[in-house]
Amino acid sequence: MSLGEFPCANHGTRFLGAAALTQQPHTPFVIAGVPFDGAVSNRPGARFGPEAIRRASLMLCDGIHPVFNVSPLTYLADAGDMRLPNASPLSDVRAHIEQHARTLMAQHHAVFLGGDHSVTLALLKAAHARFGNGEPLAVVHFDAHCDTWTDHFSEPSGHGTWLYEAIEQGLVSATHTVQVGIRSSGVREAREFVQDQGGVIHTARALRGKDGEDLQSIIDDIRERLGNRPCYLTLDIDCLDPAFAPGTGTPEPGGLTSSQVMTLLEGLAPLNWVAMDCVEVSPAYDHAELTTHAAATLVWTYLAGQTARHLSAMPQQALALETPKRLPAG
Ligand SMILES: [Mn+2]
Repeated sequence: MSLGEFPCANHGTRFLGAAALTQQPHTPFVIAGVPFDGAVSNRPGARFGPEAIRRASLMLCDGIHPVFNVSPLTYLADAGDMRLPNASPLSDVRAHIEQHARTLMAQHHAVFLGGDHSVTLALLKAAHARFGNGEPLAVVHFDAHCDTWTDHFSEPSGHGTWLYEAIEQGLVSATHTVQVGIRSSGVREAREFVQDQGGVIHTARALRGKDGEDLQSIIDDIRERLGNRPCYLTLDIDCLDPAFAPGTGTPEPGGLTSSQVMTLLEGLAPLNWVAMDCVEVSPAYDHAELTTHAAATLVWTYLAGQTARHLSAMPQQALALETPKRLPAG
């Protein structure tokens, strides 16, 4: 058997029912699954996240987005899940993820479905190499957890250390890092690391009761701070309250609502995004597919915003050639 060819890796579901990348290799956007959950601190299962998010996304197949007025479908292909080792050291797993990501990012704007959050360090390495121009990237990080712990329960690295490592390695600019939804327990040095380094933390506590126009000043501040710097979006589904996303490994009560995260993603669409991941969806703990539908909708929101940005940057002649096909209703 080839590396990573586990039976569960061979499902054929594609995000939004998009074409396989092998069939449409030149689409501007690509989805890829990163089915690895070997670095969690609590409940495992996120290796099954990509398949479940894709299945939930099929409801959006007629998905003209109401804000951006586009469907990402025509501009999107699905590369399937990365074939990864799962009994090797984390550094080896990450090397495989990085190599896959580099290949995809060379030709596409890529969106990755996790997997636990440890995969983000490898994805950031690939994004930094492709889009950084020698400068650290900006990052917007939705999460209940700061992920700036300096170690993983005395192991060097895990799903809660990637941001500390990325800043230390110069992949990410701390002053261009914005965290949203943070609320878990932890030592102050970890919880406030990003702020101590010059970045911004919008805790879930500070966002209580704010939505719609009450979030506009925060959106404006983030856009002003990050400017046109190449920016990576990482969305840990546990940023949402467990009421909206119970299917995750380390749920934290008192979180964001789906509506708050959608408002922020819609308002931040004009940033210079280069890639996104959505991680920590663990379907075994889900109820009524709440978590997978939330994840699919948030990824779709990002893709719709970036598809609109892509189309607005294209010459009118090319646009006529790329007019989306009308999709069947239902
Ligand atoms: Mn988290």
